[in-house]
Amino acid sequence: MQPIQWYPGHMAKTRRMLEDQLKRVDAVVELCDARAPLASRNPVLGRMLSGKPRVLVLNKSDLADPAATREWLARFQREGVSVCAFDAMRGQGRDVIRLLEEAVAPAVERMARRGAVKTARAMIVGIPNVGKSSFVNRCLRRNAAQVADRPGVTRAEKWLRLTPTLEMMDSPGMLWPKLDDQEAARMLCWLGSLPDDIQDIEGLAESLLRRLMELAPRSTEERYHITGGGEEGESLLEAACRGRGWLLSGGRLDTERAARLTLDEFRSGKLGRITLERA
Ligand SMILES: Nc1nc2c(ncn2[C@@H]2O[C@H](COP(=O)(O)OP(=O)(O)OP(=O)(O)O)[C@@H](O)[C@H]2O)c(=O)[nH]1
Ligand SMILES: [Mg+2]
Repeated sequence: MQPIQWYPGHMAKTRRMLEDQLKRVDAVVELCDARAPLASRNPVLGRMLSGKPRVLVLNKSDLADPAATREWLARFQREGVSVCAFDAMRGQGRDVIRLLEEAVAPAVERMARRGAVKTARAMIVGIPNVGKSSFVNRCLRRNAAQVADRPGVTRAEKWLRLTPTLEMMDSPGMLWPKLDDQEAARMLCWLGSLPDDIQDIEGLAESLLRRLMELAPRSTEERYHITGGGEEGESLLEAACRGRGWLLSGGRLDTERAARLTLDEFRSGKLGRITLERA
């Protein structure tokens, strides 16, 4: 199988832009996906941002297992990370804004001692499709940043005023040049942080179904009718395809459609709230 890799030119450009903007910001908000809080954090960002006040947001927490999210929050807090869970579809953002205000407080106080009122600046960063633009929109309570359910939507930095003294910068998603941990890379594909068209979509859906059978066997079996009914030697994707009646003319299995729908259903939480990585 081809290794999973995605580092187009615009990502190298994003990295340079972030490095440049970093000098101008007082804090960084890093978004990751609550369903895979390790796999969805960029190790390059970790090194790049060292020394900057930071807040980690486990976004899409509405799609993650709540007990698993509590464990992740406890683990990060033990490690001294300023962290909170968020749902950029419904969340109010008060917790995050409070953490962000704490993060920028030293810079604001430094300016206050000099008699000036500072506009604090925070940069929002993270891998593609974790919900950075949705997060910004939610905090702003208006649709200022473009959002879509595919990776690579935001292409340039964008500064937006959150309060009279706080500005936020939405940024394009960034991965790193070599995805060494291919198991983690596969999770990122399941989550939709890499484009589907750079890989074998049927292989991807098959591996996802296998993992779902371990993590949520009941809902997976029920949704795809794959208990016992499968034919000898059939893959899970073929069994799901037959179970759901995803057929082409002549009764042939439409495994490509099945693959797309299976991935979509997982990504939108149709199988329930499932966390891929445990703390
Ligand atoms: N259920 C759920 N969906 C979310 C959440 N945040 C974002 N989404 C959805 O995830 C998809 C990606 O959201 P974006 O805000 O465009 O993500 P992004 O990180 O800005 O993506 P890029 O700009 O491509 O890097 C969209 O379909 C959003 O509606 C969340 O907290 N919960
Ligand atoms: Mg975006």
